[in-house]
Amino acid sequence: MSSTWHILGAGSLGSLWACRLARAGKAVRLILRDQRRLASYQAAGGLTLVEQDHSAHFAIPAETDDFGGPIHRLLVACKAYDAAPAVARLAPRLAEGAELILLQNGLGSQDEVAEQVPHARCIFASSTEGAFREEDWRVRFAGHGFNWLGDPLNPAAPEWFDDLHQAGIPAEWSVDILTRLWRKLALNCAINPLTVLHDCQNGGLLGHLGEVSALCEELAELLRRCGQPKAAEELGEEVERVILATAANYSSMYQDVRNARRTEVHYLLGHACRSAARHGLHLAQLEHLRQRLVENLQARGLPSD
Ligand code: NAD
Ligand code: KPL
Repeated sequence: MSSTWHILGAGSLGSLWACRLARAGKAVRLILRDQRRLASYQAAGGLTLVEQDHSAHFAIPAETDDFGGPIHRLLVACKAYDAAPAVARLAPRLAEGAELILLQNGLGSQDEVAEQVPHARCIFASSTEGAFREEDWRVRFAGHGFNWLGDPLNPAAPEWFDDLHQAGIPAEWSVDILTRLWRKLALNCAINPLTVLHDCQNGGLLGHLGEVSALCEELAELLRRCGQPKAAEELGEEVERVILATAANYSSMYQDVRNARRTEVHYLLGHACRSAARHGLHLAQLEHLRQRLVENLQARGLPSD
């Protein structure tokens, strides 16, 4: 089985992973959207990773999805709403027993991807690292964090897991990855939409702690109903800690809206509300939050789903 890391989506997180793996001497290939993006990448001659005052260039080979050999290991680094269609286009190239690592925030996109590739192993990731694109093919590593990877269907870590440590990618194999993803989803639901609606940094929510705490109570009820009692423990306290620790930051959803980019709301608050409805749970605050957010996004001409 080939040990090449194919990276689907050379955006912020995909480039961060690709550069670190390439720096450690691992075989890496980027898969770009189309010939136009490939030509642009080739003109740049590679990816640049910026860390504090230091930048390093990596001439990582790249291809489009319709051209190239079989894929054994695929890091899916698209946004949640792009992941399943992007993987579907690559499905004919996936080798028997291929392994996919899904970096998407939120929940729902992982199952959409798995439906496209029923014979592949899908490994879910939850990342607190931060990166953003300064310009095309140039990515800044903005926030040190951690990565948890796990497979809800198979507790055994994959044999390539140590590649991550060798590449300096902080990571741990997690046997309860769904709990981690649900917990992060709940944090994002309690913070991100309110920063858009109140047009503020995370710290601005300190002036709306009543609203935050009412949401946390409903989110905790939802987590318990979804069979995730551990993810519900002391949720309100952690949300307040995160608001304080990231007071000067703008949430990822706020930044998407500010830059007129599509948000991942469908896989965050949307997933929470759909799960509540599936369980016959009426969560008035959460549903009202979703309605206000939908109206806000629509007023800006942005997709609300
Ligand atoms: P991004 O928009 O910077 O990158 C996504 C890339 O995927 C883009 O370059 C896009 O062109 C590419 N893409 C989309 N469809 C494609 C296709 N069919 N073929 C090839 N490429 C395709 O997004 P990001 O910020 O790296 O986020 C990726 C995921 O990681 C999101 O779910 C996000 O929530 C999560 N995440 C990001 C960060 C971060 O700091 N950026 C941190 C934690 C989690
Ligand atoms: O993950 C976040 C985000 O902005 O997406 C934090 C900072 C935790 C706020 O929910």
